[in-house]
Amino acid sequence: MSTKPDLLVVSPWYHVAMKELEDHFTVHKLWKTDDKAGMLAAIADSCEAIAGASICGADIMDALPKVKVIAHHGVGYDGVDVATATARGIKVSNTPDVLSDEVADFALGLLLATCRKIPHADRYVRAGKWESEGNMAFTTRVHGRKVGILGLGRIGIEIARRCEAFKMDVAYHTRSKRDVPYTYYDDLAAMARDVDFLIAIVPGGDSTKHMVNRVVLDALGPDGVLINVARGSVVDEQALIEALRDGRLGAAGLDVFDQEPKVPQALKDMTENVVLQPHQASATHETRLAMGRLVMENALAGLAGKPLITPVN
Ligand code: A2R
Repeated sequence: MSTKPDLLVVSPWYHVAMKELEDHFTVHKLWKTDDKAGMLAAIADSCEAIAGASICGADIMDALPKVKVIAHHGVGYDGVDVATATARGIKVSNTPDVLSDEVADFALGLLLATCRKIPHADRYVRAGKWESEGNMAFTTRVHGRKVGILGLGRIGIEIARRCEAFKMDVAYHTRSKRDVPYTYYDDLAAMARDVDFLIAIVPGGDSTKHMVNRVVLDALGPDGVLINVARGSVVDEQALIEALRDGRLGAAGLDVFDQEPKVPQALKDMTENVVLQPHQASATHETRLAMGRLVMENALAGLAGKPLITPVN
């Protein structure tokens, strides 16, 4: 019989990191079984650690009453019921910092892809249109423009630095002003009115739900570009679809959606002014390995009764 402690993994992540996890734990993969209740019941008396890649609600905590630690995979932990965990004395961790540069790189890539129509241009060449129709229509520039960053935390600041390198004029909106050389707005719509690009990188959850609403999208305007690398819930998706459809918003580059992996058909149909990505901002081999290792270290610390490396509660 294995002497390794049991660990429940809720949903899949990078297989290389998962293999390392299996050196330390007997890993129970919840997403792989059709009999979830059966798997949970079988480890209810022994499992003291959960590692998640997406959701962990009170139902899983109810099923595993011995759990001491939930080591969440990802920096945003809006899928974890932290209030319930805290009330039950369960420690929760996330994976901050190790993905900040990756997500920031991606945000700039998505901005460039959306403004310079890089995916469209790829399709144009492949369809033989360069040969049959000549040069593609012009696009719009990125450097020298004004960008507003919604959320200037660990990732937001890295996005700001990259925007500076692209010679952009950088503004930000958060609840509290930071000591940074960027223009602060205490009102999101006012910032949206003044900038060309709005990049969302705040956490999900109730406090940021639908912050980017019709008013903000209208303020961004017909030449404005929205980039969302935060959470789908931050943007009112219906209002976004209507703004894009009616030409009240110029374009959008989206890596996150309300009902992932489902993406509204209306967005899929907008091939000219929308770039869609499958929530992949942090998804490189290097960063996903670093995230997986941090999950593992947090789970090991939690089981050993030590302070977590990157605690949430
Ligand atoms: O508001 P502040 O001063 O606490 O600044 C935080 C800002 N933020 C908000 N800004 C406006 N209204 C809100 N209701 C609000 N809630 C939070 O978001 C801070 O500047 C930023 C969050 O920064 P960090 O906690 O360092 O998060 P990190 O690592 O940058 O990741 C952000 C999110 C994740 O939660 C995932 O959802 C996504 O990026 O990947």
